[in-house]
Amino acid sequence: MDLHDLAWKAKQDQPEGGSLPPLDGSVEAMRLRILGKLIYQVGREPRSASPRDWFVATAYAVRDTATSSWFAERPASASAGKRVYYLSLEFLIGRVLMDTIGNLGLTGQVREALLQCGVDLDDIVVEEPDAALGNGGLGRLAACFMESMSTLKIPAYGYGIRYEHGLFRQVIEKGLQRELPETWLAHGNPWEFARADTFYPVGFGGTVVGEPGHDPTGPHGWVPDETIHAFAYDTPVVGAGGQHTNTLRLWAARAAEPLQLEAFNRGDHVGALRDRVKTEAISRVLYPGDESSAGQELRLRQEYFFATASLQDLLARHLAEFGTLETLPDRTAIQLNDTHPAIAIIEMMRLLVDVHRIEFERAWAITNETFSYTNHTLLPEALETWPVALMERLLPRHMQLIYLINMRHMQAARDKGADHRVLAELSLVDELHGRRVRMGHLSFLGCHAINGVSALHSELVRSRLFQDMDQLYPGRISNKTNGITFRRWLHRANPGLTRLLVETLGDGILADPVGMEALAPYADNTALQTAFAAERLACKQRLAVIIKDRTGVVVDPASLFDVQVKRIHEYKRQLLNIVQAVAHYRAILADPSRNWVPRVKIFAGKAAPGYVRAKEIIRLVHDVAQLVNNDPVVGDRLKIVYMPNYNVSLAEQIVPAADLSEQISTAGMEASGTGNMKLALNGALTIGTLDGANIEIRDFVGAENIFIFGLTASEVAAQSALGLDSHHAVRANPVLSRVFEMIATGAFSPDEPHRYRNLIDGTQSYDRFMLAADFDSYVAAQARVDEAWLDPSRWWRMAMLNTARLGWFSSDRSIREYAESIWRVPVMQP
Ligand code: 26Q
Repeated sequence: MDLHDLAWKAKQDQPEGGSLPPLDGSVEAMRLRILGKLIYQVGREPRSASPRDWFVATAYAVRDTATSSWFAERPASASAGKRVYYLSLEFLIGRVLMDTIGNLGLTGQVREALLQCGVDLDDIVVEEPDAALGNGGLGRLAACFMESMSTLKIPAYGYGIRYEHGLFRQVIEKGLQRELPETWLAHGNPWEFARADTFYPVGFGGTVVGEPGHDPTGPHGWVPDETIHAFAYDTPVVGAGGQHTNTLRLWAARAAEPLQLEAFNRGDHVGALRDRVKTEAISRVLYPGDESSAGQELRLRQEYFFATASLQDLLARHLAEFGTLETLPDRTAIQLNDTHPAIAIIEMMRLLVDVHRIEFERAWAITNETFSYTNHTLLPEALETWPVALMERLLPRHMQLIYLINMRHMQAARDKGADHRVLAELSLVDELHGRRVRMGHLSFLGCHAINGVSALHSELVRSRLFQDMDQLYPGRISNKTNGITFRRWLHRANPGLTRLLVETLGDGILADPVGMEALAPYADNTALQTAFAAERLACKQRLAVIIKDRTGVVVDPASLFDVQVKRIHEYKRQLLNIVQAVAHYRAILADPSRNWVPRVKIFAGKAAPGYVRAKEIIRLVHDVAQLVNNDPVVGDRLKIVYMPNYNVSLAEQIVPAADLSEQISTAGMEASGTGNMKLALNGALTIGTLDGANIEIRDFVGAENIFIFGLTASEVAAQSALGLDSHHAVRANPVLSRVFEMIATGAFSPDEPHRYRNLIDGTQSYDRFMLAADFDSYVAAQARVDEAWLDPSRWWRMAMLNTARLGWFSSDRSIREYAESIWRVPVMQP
């Protein structure tokens, strides 16, 4: 039996309530099923089938099994308790095959069945395109949460958009990022079910009609001047153990009329099709900007499109089951993944008041008790606001409801003695920046629970972002520190290490990761250290091959692999990392014969297409790499690698091979981070600031097992208040000045000496990200890293203690916390 199938086997042997069909354990049955799919659904003979054909056939065969547990769960959950709806514009899923067969306990069986057909499972896994329906952390969190909700048997739906094109494919040409469209659906999607009979109308624009002499809070009609349809596509999400399967329901836009028949009959083929193309553009492409709000009309259309479809769907389900919407909050919890779906709050009011004729105040109470909101960012440029004029044009009834809700809210504030300044802070409409609706405020007001995603972040959400709102409506804010699914990020991504852990600690750790604490007493055990280091080396050897393939750079797997993989953003400070690399390069040149720790600095990540400085940073990394990697004096002491097109699948290769995890954001700016958890779980040591979940990681692993440096969040705030010009600080720092000067004068871009002038000048005159302030402390922390590496028994002890103490960061734990204190749904204990 395959390792992945082991932990959950015991559970499968005793299905709860006896309601589940037994999983068919026979390899022969699986082999016949795959062959059947290959021949009759893919339409290929085994002898002419390509690896992709085999992948598709296998996916269909596996989906059959997932579907049985899907149906099995329904009657039980239909009556019991509450359903959770997770609304997210992003689900960054990655590949699905190994996750699904792992959770179904079928990995061994599928592998063997394929082997008998002369096919290696590992060869077909890579044929699956990543489902990249997300930008980064927020979207990946949604994917981890979906898996955990299924694992914990919480009846849940994920709602999102079925983007035809997910996050762009990144290619790098001479250091420049170019974006190519991602076509994940080009060969179909074997996991989804198109629900041709499940669709809802979505209106835009038009006019609002009230009854004469009407009460403004009473029901109104809305006559949109444009109506399209949202069609449902369902993907089963199988929980670990295969006993419970939830649904990810993604909406696709289709023109309501098959064609504009009139135009078509007039002979205007092109015009008729043009409108259709415009309509269907809504679900065409994922917006690629993380941590920035472009405020474009198409984005607002996407947000409303998926919000109304999801609400119409869940209200219909509730009505069918319970006959009244009065009980909605007892049976339904709706979680908003950031403010992106926040228009759903207003849409719920419209549906309750205008369509279902529920009295305004009662509708507001139902809405508030049903909704909750997770904040993922404090950065001002990422906070969503929409121009009032745009809202009025696109969603006229919603804008009216926002005014009504705001009036009520302003009155409550005045009753509590709020003055003009506070009223302006509290208002749903920002009057200072050209009249815009603040979606964060709307979310706060419309939700009974608001949470941040790490202890520090939640505290800052309370004290900085929503200070006045918190005083007016106290007790709503809580913390739910993020987590990651260990099934994907340890068991599947690092089977070698997992096997070692299971051999040492027993298979109980697969279902109960806190049990990995039992590894701590072994941290000094030489044999285990050696085995742990050997697993790491094997992963590094595999990664070295990938690096060679994709970048041409040859790296020595015995070097320290120093990894910074995440979206490229100034606050994440890839610039600090490369600037330190240049300082390090200079130090090597100055004293080549010293006992330098050989390092490979690995970068990966995408820049938002319009983010000029992020793209300059990517180019700088390439330019520095070009010089350093070809400097014969340096040799293997320092190599710099930029891996193109970072995605979930590449992360699964890099994470287990990392020795050092760079988590170096300016304190107070990274809400949580989840890559930090993935890397530390796999035994990488963290070099990081006291930001986001790094703080909690330090608390768990112990301050002696992590390299912390830099200003704290409150020091950053204090320093920012004094001014952001760092010319003086740079001048006072000979190492940093020299590095800046080299970069700014073309040492790494001799063909274009001023290429980085702006980047470097800008950083000094407006050092919002505290690069100069944190530089020395970062360099010193890197020296402590080298020192630890030179003492292998110390290094591997630290690494093992990281793995041992990371169990709390499981997304199962996060989801249990949401379930208990926000959603109030029962969770079965593992
Ligand atoms: C908003 C408006 C218009 C277009 C795009 C956007 C947009 C899209 C994505 C804004 C923000 C995002 C993504 C944010 C994000 O990924 N935040 C990260 O969330 C993680 C999960 O909580 C945290 O761990 C990270 O710290 C946080 O940066």
